[in-house]
Amino acid sequence: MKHARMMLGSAAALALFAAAASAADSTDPIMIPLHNWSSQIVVSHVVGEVFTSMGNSVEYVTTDSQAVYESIRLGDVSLEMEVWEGAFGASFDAAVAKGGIHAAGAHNAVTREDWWYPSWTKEACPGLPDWKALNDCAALFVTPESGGKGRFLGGPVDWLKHDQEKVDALGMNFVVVNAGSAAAIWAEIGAAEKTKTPVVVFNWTPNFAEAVWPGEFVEFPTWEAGCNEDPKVGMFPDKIYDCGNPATGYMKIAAWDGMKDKWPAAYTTLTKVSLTNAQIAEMAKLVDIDGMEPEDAAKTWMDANPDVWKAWLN
Ligand code: TMO
Repeated sequence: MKHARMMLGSAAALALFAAAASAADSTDPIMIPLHNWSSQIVVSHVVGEVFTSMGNSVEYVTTDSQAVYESIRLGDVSLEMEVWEGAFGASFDAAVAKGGIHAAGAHNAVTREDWWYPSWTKEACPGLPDWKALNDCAALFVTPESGGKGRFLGGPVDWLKHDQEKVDALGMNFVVVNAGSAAAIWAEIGAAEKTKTPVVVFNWTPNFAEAVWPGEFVEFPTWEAGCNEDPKVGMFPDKIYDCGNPATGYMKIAAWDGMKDKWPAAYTTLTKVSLTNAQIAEMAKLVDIDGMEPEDAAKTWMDANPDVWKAWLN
């Protein structure tokens, strides 16, 4: 009897072990979010294609780029391929603190997102990149609608860059206009290029734009953690938002905590993804310069870089 029970015990243990060893990914679709800038959309399709090649099913959902962290935490969305520190660090950290989401990896990239100008702007305002020099040149950026102030073209509102708060905190003679899309920013730079009209717009790196338009970021007071919440941090002791964005930011990859149990193979692959600045800029270029659809850009990139993505397979 005792012997029989032992036999049963080890058989059950063996069965459990076998189940764990061969635990297959769930057939439910892995939910991959898409946002409103090209590299994020292309890298999301690349990873989706890799998961599909492993036998997984994937579904793409277009989501707000801030609210996505709450959706991941709750398991409604499975991952996020581009967590930029400047734009999304605060929302990511808030979701991590509530629980349900973690960093599954990081790209081998250094990021910056801030006010930026093409090189011809500096010819008209030689004190750049200093923000005070920019402010002294505000008249160069006046438009018929800007009420006599300099116009800054910011990104879409969901990137939540707090540009107007920064203008107010630093006492700048600028107004912020938010672009409806990333494409509107590229159109603005392209139009200004023809007449070498000075412009200052939101831009970021890694991006295709750096290969097309030489330019520089405006140097605001150096970013310090807490600048946007604690008046004591930053240039003025009684202001928040009185500093620039991180100049050497991270780009992480986020995952729902449940992903590693529900889709263990896909999760392991996800943890191996780590792209460089050049690779991320190339993905954006395929769409924003070469005019490809993101799905085609992803396939083109994979055809050109098989050694990169095959190294992510288990
Ligand atoms: C959110 N972005 C990377 C476009 O700055």
